Amino acid sequence: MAYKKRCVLMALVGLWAGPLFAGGDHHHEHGSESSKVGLTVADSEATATIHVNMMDSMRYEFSPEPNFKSGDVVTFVITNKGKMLHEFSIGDEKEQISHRKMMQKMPDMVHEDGNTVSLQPGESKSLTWKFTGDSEVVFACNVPGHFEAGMVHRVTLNHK
Ligand SMILES: [Cu+2]
Repeated sequence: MAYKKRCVLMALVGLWAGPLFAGGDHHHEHGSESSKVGLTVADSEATATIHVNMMDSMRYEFSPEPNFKSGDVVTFVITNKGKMLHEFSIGDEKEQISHRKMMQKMPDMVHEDGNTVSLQPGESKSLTWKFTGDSEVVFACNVPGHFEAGMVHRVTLNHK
């Protein structure tokens, strides 16, 4: 009669490294991919392209000038022509204000989400956006000091 003895070695590793949350300093009001003025969509849905140059004079140069209806899908091809970091963020006035407050709290953070691209000098990126709703569209650079220096462009959506 065979007798098998099993020896089971159980190794319990009691290490648990939980994520550390820094408490009240994190605000996630800007984490969404959509906004009051639209949402990001696939590049293939675009019906128009607008080139945007970011300038150290704290201006965006649009070509052609933006003129949208609610429902339009536009690919923005954005190039940083300057020597400093710039941002291209799409939202309404309120969204840009909360984004800007967050950037002031975390000035070293490079912000990048569905509504926003950050570009180093010489960099080029694209962002395809479907405009919806009837709020005024605000394009803004929220790198601290840039909006205040005039790096903002507002467009009213024309209704169909
Ligand atoms: Cu800027």
